[in-house]
Amino acid sequence: MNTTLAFNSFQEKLDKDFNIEPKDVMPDDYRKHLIRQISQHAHSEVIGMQPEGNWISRAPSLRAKQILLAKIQDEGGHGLYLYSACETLGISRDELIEQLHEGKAKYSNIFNYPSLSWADIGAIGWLVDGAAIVNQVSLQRTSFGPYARAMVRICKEESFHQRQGYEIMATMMSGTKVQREMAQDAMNRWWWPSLMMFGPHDSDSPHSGKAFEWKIKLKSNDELRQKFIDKTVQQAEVIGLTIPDDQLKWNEDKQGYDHGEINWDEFKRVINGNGPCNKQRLDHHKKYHADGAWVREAAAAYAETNSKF
Ligand code: FAQ
Repeated sequence: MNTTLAFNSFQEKLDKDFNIEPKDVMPDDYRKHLIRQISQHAHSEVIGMQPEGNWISRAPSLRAKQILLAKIQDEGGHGLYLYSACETLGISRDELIEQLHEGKAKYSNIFNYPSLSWADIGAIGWLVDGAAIVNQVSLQRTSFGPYARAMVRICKEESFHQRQGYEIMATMMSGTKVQREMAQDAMNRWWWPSLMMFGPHDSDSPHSGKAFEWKIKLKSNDELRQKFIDKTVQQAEVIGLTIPDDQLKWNEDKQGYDHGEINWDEFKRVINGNGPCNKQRLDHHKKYHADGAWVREAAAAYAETNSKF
């Protein structure tokens, strides 16, 4: 999208496919919708560091440890761009964190599952980052400028993450029987929650109507999920992994796979705070946020002192 011309209204800018920028006049509900979505996205990136962080000390080689460290750092960086993009809408970082801690803001369902083996690190990179990219490529053209621009860099980094995850899975699948079983077990546990990342079916998605009207969403939850399934099934076949869905079948007419139904009761339980690791993830975030208070205070004092000179 271009950002240089003058417009008479929010609607005119939107209709002509120009980005909405922070200082533009915008409907209050557009602002609220974006704060909700961008903050949930930011929280997901930061909480998403935890399942992988669990394996830094046990990575199987120095190379694997370096790659994992770099990847997790990238995710923290994504959180920072997204919090900054969200702050341009007139909400402070403190308020955003408070909403997370009070359970008023969600984060992605996927990070409420445990990472039990090294193969889970492969599955997270390949499936979770793989699903995130499919969604985020489409968001590169979303209507709010700071969000769209953050997505460009994030997508480049996610694509490295996806490949490192696939490499781990491919390596394990060419290893011993035990390694192949570990990879398949990780696939079995992460496949369905990864499909849930795209959100409820379009017919059950309350925010989609406005999101399309405001060009925040350009592709629907179901369209993106289908795209992810079609590309991932082929990648699984190449390395000999089985997709844990006995109803998965190529549909010649739609040129895509039909798949079994997602367990939406599980999805609702997890996003409403009752998944296997919700409490652990939030407690961890609260503890380290409190432990880091002195850093924020020191940085604020330093900034204030320097602003006087
Ligand atoms: N998890 O009406 P819709 C990553 C909620 S980044 C939890 O369809 P919408 C990188 C939704 O909030 C992953 N809640 O909503 C990484 C709403 O509840 P609310 C994060 C979900 O917004 C990799 C309700 O259900 N990516 O993984 C989920 O139009 C590895 C109704 O849903 C993004 O956030 C869910 N999966 O569409 C990091 C992408 N899905 O708010 C570390 C940006 C839905 O009314 C390691 N977000 N809900 O209480 C989006 O594109 C959209 O927000 C959707 C949902 C598509 C997620």
